[in-house]
Order: sequence, then C-alpha cells, then structure tokens
Amino acid sequence: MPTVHLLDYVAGNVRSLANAIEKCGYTVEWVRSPEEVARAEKLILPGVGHFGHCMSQLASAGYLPTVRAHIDAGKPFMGICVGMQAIFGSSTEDPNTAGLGLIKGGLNRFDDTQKSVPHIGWNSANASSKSLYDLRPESKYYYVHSYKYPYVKDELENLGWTVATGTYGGEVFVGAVAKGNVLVTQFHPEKSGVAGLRVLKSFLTGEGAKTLGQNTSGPAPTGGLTRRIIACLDVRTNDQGDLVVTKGDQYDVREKSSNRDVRNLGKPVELARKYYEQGADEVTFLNITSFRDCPLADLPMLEILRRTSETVFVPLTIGGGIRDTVDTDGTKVSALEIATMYFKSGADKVSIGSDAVLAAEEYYAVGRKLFGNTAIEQISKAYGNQAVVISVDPKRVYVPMADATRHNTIKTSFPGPKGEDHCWYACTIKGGRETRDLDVVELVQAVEAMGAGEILLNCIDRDGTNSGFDLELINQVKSSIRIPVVASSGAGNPGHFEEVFEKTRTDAALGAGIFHRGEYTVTQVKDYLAQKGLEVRMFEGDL
Ligand code: 1PR
Repeated sequence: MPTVHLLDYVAGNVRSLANAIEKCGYTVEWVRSPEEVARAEKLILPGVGHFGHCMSQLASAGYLPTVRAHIDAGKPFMGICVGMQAIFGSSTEDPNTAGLGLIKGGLNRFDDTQKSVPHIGWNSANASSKSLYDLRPESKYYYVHSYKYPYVKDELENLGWTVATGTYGGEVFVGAVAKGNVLVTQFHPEKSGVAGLRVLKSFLTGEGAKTLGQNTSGPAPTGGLTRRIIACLDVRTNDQGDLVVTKGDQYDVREKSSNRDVRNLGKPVELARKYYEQGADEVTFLNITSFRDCPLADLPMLEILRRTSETVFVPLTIGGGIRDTVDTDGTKVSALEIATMYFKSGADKVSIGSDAVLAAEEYYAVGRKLFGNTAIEQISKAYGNQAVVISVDPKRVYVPMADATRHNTIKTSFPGPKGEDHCWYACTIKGGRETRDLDVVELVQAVEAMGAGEILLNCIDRDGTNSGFDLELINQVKSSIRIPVVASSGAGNPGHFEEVFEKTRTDAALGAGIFHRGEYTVTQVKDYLAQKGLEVRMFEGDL
C-alpha cells in the first residue's frame, strides 16, 4: 500500500486520522523525529488544542525547519485544524508564538457575545465554484475551534490561494485553503464522514492538487452550521458479565420484571456504527459503572473505542470514571492519564460527571479561585477546551417562591407536587445516587471558568420518559454560559428535537432510548427536521 507520513508531535486523537487514511487505501508511517520528515513524500500535520502549545511543541522538538523544507521542496503537505493554523503568521490565542508564516496574517477569536464558542459542529467549506480537493458545496464538514482566519474577499485569492469558507453567526472564516503542494483544512476530514474522507483521498492520490482552482459547476452552496443530533450509548456490564448498551428510566437501568435484569439493548460497537450510518453527527459512550474492578489499561471501553474508530468517522465522546484514581495494583493514576488513554484509543472528547461537581464545590469554597489542579483544567490545557465535556445530571427541587432558597431558581410551568411554581436544579453525582447542594447554574459557570468546552445537559426527571426535553432547564443553562450546550434526556419523537431547537438556543440535541428501542432512526429525526426547515447533515454513504 502507498504510504503517507503523519507527524505525531502532540498528543491527541491521531488514531482516527490513521484509520481514515487506511480507509482511503494508504498506510501511515509515523514521523517521530525531525530527521524522519526528510524521508516523507507526503506529509500530514494534525493538531488539536492550543495554537501556542502546538507551535512550541513543534519548535522545541526541532520540527519547524524540516517541515518548512518539505513544503519548500514542493512535496505534498496537508495541515489539519491547528495544523492549518500553523501555516499562518500568528494567532491571538498566543501572541508570543509565531506560526510558519506561509500566509502572513493572523487568526483571532470568534465573537462570543451572540453565539457559543468554540464553534463545534458540521458546517460548510464552500470554494465558490472552484475545485478544492473534492470539497462539495452540498457537503458538511466537522469543525471544532475557537480561533479563525477571517475571510476578506480577494485577499488570499490575489496571492494565488484557492479558498473555501464557512459562516458562523455572521462571521465568515476560512475553512480550507490550498496552493501548489499545500492543502490545509480547519475542519477535521477524519471526523467528517465520507465528505471528509473524499478530501483526504484527493490529497493522498494527488488528484486534488492537479485540479486545484479549476472552475467547476455544481449545485448552489447551502447554509451554515447544521443542527447536531447525537446518539448516546450508556454502557455497562450486565449480570452475565457482558458489555451491553443499556438505558434507564430516570437512571434506573434494570427491568421492571421481578428478576430486575440490566436492560440489554445491544452491543456498543455495532450500535455506534448503525447510528453513524443513519447520520448521527456524533456518538457518545457513557461508561455508567466505570468498571473499576479491572486494571485501567484493560478498561473494556478502550477496546470499544479502538474498534468503533475503525468504522465511525464522526466525533466520539467517552464519559464515566474520569477522575484521579488508584489502579488495581495500587498505582495512582491521574484523570489526565485516563483521558490520555481514551484519546489514544480514538476518543475526541472526554466527558466528566461526578468529579466536575466536586471540583465546582471546591472552586466556590475557596472563593472562586483556580489552581490548575482539577481534571478539567489539566485535560483542557493538554488537549484543548474542545476535548472536555461536562456531563451534568440535575434533578428538580421545587420551592414555593424564588427566594425560598439561595439557589438559582426559575418559575416553572410544571408545578411541583404541592403546587410549587418555582424550582432549582440540584446537581447529583454517582449516576444520580447522591444529590449535592450545588445548583446547575453554579456548576456550569464554574466548569466554564475551569476551561470546559461543552456541556452535556441531562435531566434525571426526564431521562427515559419519552416526554420531551426539559426546555426550562436548557434555557436556564444556555443563558448562564457561552460554551455550547447539548440538550439531553426525554427525546421520544422527532417533534421533540424540533421543539428543543425552536424553543431554546441549544447547540445540539441527544437521544438514547428513542434510537435503541428502534422507535425512530436518526435518519427519520433528521428527515423530520429538514421538512420543518431546519438544516441538518445527511449521511452520504460509503467512500
Ligand atoms: O460521574 O464522571 O463517572 O460519569 C458517569 C456518567 O454516567 C455520567 O455522564 C452520567 O450521566 C452517566 N450515568 C451514570 N449512571 C447512569 C444511569 O443511567 N444509571 N446515565 C448514567 C446517564 C443519561 C444520558 C441519557 C440521556 C438520554 N444517562 O446518557 O442518554 O438521559 O436518555 P433518553 O434519550 O433515553 O431520555 P462520572
């Protein structure tokens, strides 16, 4: 098989990229020292997280001159995400660190006054009827970034670059840009389903470079960021010791029958693939019992991620048990080390539940100070904010009036058992088994300050009820923070997804039971949303 060299200079989910390259019919050779760059014919520079961190890693390991020499020699070069940002002059994310400067200008942060930042999700890369590595106007690509190169008409084109753009909340940004032997994409082709695989393939075969910039005719470009639909798989071992996807009613995952078996709804890897092929924009695995009776290196979820990332080319999130812990042999293992194991196995994001609540309590106890020692701070520093999701498991607590508690209350249209028309949402830990004196607004504001990139907002009262999302909860959380929110718990039909997108500013919506029980497919939900005029991404088939 023909080869491509992949520069593995910074931690992150490079496994998925390697899987995607293999899917395109190429083998990966890992570049592990600057000298090895010289052997590369085709070179790919991936990157996630912080611009300054990535550039300084590259510089201190001695890669910058060899990467420059590769590009100057006219050999094929592709940069992805922060690997794209590296070719620019600078970024306001770290003004003290210089980029490669192939394009002199700099990146700046998205304006977050009217929209969530990071920009996470499936958006366009529109090259305005120019051929750019098989980018298609009707396709969507997966982005996750807070900094962008702002598009100014003619600026890059006059220098000979072919440019594809996207629009997010009124800001036009560069999604991909190419000239000669260089192609860089802000989106992740390895996470963009078949649309992304086509771009990779076009780079690997050299076809994209041959046709670059030629005029094309095709359908008119469509829209911007699509509505993200996420399939969630709660995973645990059942009483027979098999790893199964399960689903509870208000977090009780055992059957109602007298033997109270763990509800078994299928196998994790197979179901993840099925939802990918139905058009799920992301797949989330929640390891709901944390499997702490085996050595960490043998965690069953690691194998599930490895196998899933071979066939599922959309972002994967893994949650459950991400906290400082002690291994079966007595070794202390930090949350960061556990997260690292997951990223190396194919996860793009980790989701933290209980540990985030405890960290937030501590944050307020010491007067809102941060010391850099929480799991959230450490993982987001190493892998970027976008890699850290906080899974929130709140429960309603009713009160008769707003000032009956110190907590952040809302007036509710669904009164409590004694007619109380106010409530607050108490955070829980340990899968809902322990309720804490911390409300959901306090939690999400604390974790945003710590560097979390996204909130996965469950709701114990609605979980598994098929009665629709808790819109009041989602609105309260959305109005308290700037980072994206994924609405979860209660989806029972496609109309519930429409409702949550129309009546709240949620950034994405998640379903579990509705899909596992076979009541609706992801495709049916998306078809319904499309009929209602909401923009969604459809599965484009295999490569
Ligand atoms: O606390 O960091 O170890 O993480 C544990 C994780 O496991 C948390 O994210 C927590 O939400 C999850 N979890 C723990 N116990 C359960 C349980 O169900 N017994 N699952 C559980 C939570 C919530 C969602 C569910 C939505 C949508 N499940 O995963 O998918 O509520 O459901 P629906 O669409 O069927 O209504 P840590």
